[in-house]
Amino acid sequence: MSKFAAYFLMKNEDVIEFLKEKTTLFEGSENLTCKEIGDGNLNYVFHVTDPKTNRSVIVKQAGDTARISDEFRLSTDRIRIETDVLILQGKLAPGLVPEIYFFDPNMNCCVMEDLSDHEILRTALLKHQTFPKFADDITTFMVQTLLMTSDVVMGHKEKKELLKRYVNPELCEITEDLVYSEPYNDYHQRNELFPANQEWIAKEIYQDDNLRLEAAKLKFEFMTNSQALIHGDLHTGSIFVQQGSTKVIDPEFAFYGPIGYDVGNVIANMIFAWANGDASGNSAFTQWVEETIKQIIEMFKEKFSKTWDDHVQDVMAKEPGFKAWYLQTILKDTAAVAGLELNRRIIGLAKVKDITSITDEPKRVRAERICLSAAKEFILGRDHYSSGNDFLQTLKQSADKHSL
Ligand code: SR1
Ligand code: MG
Repeated sequence: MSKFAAYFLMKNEDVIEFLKEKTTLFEGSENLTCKEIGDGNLNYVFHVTDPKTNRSVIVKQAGDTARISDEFRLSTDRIRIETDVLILQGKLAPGLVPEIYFFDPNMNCCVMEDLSDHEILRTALLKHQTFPKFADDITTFMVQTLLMTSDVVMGHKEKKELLKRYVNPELCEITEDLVYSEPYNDYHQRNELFPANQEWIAKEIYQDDNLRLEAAKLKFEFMTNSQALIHGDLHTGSIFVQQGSTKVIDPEFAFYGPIGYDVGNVIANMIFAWANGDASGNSAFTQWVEETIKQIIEMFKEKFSKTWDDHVQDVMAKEPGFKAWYLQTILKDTAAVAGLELNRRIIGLAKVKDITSITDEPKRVRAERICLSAAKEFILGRDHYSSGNDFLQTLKQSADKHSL
């Protein structure tokens, strides 16, 4: 019987053997090399190369606990969801996700295109690199994968079939806890506050009953609004870039949820990049980020509206005024989620390097307070966001409040 008939966590040598036994990707190759390169919170990622031909692939395997902490016991089914969703997204948004070569349900792993010629967007942004095409690419990705899988466009029965296929309770629970609960009620006692901001966060966030109530309302919207097949974790660590090219990876948190969850995550993570650039005094970079934030909102609206006009199917969705109402609800959710993501990455356990790599204490204090003040405004004032400028104004006003 094959060694790979029953699941186990593979080591480098196993991955090489696995590829040779299960795929034809390296037929005739003899001395493959393999290195585990995963640095995410959940999975194991192997880079396999044939040094003779330079052909290379990525093998991604899901473990049954998270890498970040054994506390998170997770169904390995997430890799089936991730693989299926990448294939679907590749059809809806060609060229914007890696190609899938192979999936193995026993070993809970998939083999995909190696994107080593790209770089993780967060890593590039930490070096204050700019990507003029990013706003265009990410808005194409979002409109194509979100609007095109919604009830507005898709046949209702087909949509419900997808909804069933992508029920993702364990990964959703992580989001429900880490994004929607713990920053407001540390009921698992695993939040990590930067000591110099501890008192400020206690007063501004933990003791704000109104903010907690609004987070509670948003949590139940996230859990019940099955609007589109969302990526579910669209931060700058889930995006590869090179000049002129963007590839979205890691949709293991995908499920039918609110469209604004993806858009809000992109905006919040651009704000983290801005806060890092601001702490270094790099105004050319922060100006590019500001422009990009505006463009993301404006291009999303423009493409959404055009795609709607070209593809809307539902008879009632064609009612005059409905498109504008629907889009406005997405912008409201976008603002709220931008706020929730900003809060959870600073207060909760899953941090972002944009903030934690700021070594100067007063600068980190300021960066965190800018993000948290903006977050509060986004959440509490979520009804009032309709343009890219609105989002930017909140960031700028928060920055003005917290001078060094
Ligand atoms: C336990 S996982 C922590 C975070 O990492 C993932 O990328 C998601 O953002 C999740 O919330
Ligand atoms: Mg991920």
